[in-house]
Amino acid sequence: MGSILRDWQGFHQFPAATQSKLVELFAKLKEEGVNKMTILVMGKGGVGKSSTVNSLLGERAVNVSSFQSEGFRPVMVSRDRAGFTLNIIDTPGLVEGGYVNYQALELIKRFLLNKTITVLLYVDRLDAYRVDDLDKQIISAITDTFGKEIWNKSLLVLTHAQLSPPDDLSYDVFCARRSEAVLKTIRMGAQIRKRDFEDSAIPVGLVENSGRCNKNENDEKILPNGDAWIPSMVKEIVGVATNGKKSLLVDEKLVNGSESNDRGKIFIPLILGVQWLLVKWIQREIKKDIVKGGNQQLKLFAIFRRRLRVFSRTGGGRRNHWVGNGGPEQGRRAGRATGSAGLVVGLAGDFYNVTVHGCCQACSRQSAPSHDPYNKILLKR
Ligand SMILES: Nc1nc2c(ncn2[C@@H]2O[C@H](COP(=O)(O)OP(=O)(O)OP(=O)(O)O)[C@@H](O)[C@H]2O)c(=O)[nH]1
Ligand SMILES: [Mg+2]
Repeated sequence: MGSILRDWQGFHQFPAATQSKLVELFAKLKEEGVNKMTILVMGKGGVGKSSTVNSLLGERAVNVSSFQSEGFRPVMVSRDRAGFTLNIIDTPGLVEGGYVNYQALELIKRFLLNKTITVLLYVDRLDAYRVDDLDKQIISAITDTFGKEIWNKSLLVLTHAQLSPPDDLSYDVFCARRSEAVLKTIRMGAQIRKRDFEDSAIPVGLVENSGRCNKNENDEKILPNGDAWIPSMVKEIVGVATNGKKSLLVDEKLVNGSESNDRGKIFIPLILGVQWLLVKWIQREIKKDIVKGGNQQLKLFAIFRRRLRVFSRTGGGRRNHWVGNGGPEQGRRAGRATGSAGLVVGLAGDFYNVTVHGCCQACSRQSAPSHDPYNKILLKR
């Protein structure tokens, strides 16, 4: 699962202007005591994740596929330059057949065990005109897997950035609108409050991986706005790495007991407490009724209490127990209501029809009057 640390050959493939800008940026990182960066690259399938990894390394380190990718596992590429280590983790697309690929996310999470993520590159395309619910679902899935904090260390990367905007929009306006739409989706999918999100704004980096990308006089790849995108992108990455927020350590706890599951657990004592109070209240009400109702109801109460104890012990699951009264008709009504919680005890008709539903399959089919399951009790008044 690990990767071999190699000398960064691709660095020397960059034009001299790009190299000197990168050297400056890495020096800044060293000043801040950062000698190693681990960049995680995630996003939908086919948006240009692997191509971006190769562009940033200046070499063909991972496979790029024009059609459905066959790489289903994350891959880490490690490069060393003058004592600085750069790890980039390329991952499979997070969408499979129009759905979020939770299996891929699980694989990524396990692959990352004991690794510290310095920066997340969340990749999408610039030349897309809509965000939809699936985008939101992907962000939610990433947030559920790694926690909201991952967005503090993230950078939105928009590929296919060499484009002519539609209509009369300028390039900068188009980029701003598309970035805004994706960032809004991230905020909503991650359920981050608007103010918190604005306080720690996610930067945006534009990328053009195509070999047909325009170049400037220094032979650097440039965008339609004239920006040499590789050094700009690395600058944004360095900015996120040194933004003062904690890097994400993917430890055992995160991998085996997801944070989201832990979050729900704190409500268990509260739910048990409310359940206990409810049972106590029901018992008190029944006792009151018995004092009014006399001996027959005492029998009814004794039976109900036995059932109630079973209910309490099982902690009430999806199947709830019902006590219906008032003869066959109301008993049937109670039967139909199986699946909701409730209690009806009282006097009506010739029989007490006490029906504790939901204990067996047959009980949930209470339509036939002839049906008399073991937990339906008829008491002659
Ligand atoms: N024009 C253009 N094409 C790109 C760009 N980035 C990627 N492509 C092309 O898009 C296709 C998919 O690119 P990949 O880098 O394999 O995309 P991916 O996100 O890694 O795909 P999966 O691994 O399948 O999820 C390839 O044909 C790339 O050449 C870009 O910025 N501009
Ligand atoms: Mg890929």
